[in-house]
Amino acid sequence: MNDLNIKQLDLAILSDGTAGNKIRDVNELRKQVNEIISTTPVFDLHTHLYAPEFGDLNLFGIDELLNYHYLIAELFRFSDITPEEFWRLEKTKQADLIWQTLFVENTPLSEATRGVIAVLSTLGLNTRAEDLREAREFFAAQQPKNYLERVLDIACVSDIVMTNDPLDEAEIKVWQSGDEKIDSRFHAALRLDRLLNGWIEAVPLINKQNYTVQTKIDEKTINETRRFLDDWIAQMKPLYLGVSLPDDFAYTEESPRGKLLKEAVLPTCKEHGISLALMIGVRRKVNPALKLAGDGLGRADVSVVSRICAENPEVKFLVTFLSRENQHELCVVARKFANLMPFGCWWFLNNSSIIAEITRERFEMLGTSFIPQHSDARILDQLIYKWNHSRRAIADALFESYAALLHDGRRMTKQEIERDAEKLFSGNFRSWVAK
Ligand code: RAT
Ligand code: ZN
Repeated sequence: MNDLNIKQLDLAILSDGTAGNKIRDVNELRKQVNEIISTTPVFDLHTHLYAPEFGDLNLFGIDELLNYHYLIAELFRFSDITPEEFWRLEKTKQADLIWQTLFVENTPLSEATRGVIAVLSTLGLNTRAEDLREAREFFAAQQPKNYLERVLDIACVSDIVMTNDPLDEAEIKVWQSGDEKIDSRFHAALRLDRLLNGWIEAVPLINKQNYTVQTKIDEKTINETRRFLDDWIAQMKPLYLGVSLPDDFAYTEESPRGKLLKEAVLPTCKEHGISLALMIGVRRKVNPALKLAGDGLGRADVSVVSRICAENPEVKFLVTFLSRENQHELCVVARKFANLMPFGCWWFLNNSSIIAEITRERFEMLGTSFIPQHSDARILDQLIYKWNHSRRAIADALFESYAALLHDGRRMTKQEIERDAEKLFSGNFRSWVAK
């Protein structure tokens, strides 16, 4: 914005007529954008959070926050401890070590460490504490249900989409208990990673649920997999089916995944009118000793998305790529296919500078026809910082786009900014999944 000439802006304002409630100048524009972006409720379309009814799967509090795998990866850059020694420690000792190393002995500059600081500070806790005593006392005193309300309120999140694995024992118990109605703010997403990326291990687990599939994917196995998906769709009522995919994912491919995708998953999506989320670019277990913290990324081939969209016009795809280098191409493909919705700045891209960059690029190429962000929160409290950081970056990008529009001769109204913010934070997703 700094390089835009204020005189030119004044001229643009004059040529846009005088009527009504249009925003007068860039200062007011900045103020309005900040206010609206920070108070528009979010429909968080991809998280690893669970509704209260899932009991122990719900994670919150300082020990969970510090044991986040993004921070575990950072610990090994600053400490001499080996992964093997680290995994042998109890969770509280692991958290103590992470706090001491990343927050006491070093400055918490990274996005993930800054996030913990933002959470502590928002909750009125000491961000320079020498140990975790005060924070542990605070979280131990929270009533989970009240605390959930408080976090959703602070983060201004209205709806949360979980990541639900139909092969996970703990989850299956909750879904099948049917005792309690799941909190209506939490929605399911049926995750297909184990089914598509680990078919050999998935087979006995699916069969355990009274289906008859086998490692060789024949017609019966396809039919049974479809029955399995149909039943879980009926049970979970997911807003979409989703899968994370490696950077070398191809469409089509000669593999169990290729066959299952083409013959079971895509026809299921078509029949149920349900979207498929493709999260492309992850390289799992680059350093297996780090467990969940050991995954990396690779640049993928975006043309797979063109092909899958072109060949399956009746299926809608939510798509995100993990590599920064794939983002521009994704925008180009989205301009060609109305059945493609780009979403989020995923995982290693969920950093302020990169969100700002990707969001600017998307405004330039797609207007407001995309979903700028999801939190990917694994621990409830993370909603506070992840949305705060993202809102700031999105507000910057939106303000710059409006300022450029002003420069070109059109002023925004407050109502128009509200309309755009609503689309970006919830409306585009709601209409995509017809919710
Ligand atoms: O961002 C993360 O926490 C990753 O570990 C993954 O869970 C990723 O978001 C995914 O959904 O596969
Ligand atoms: Zn995720």
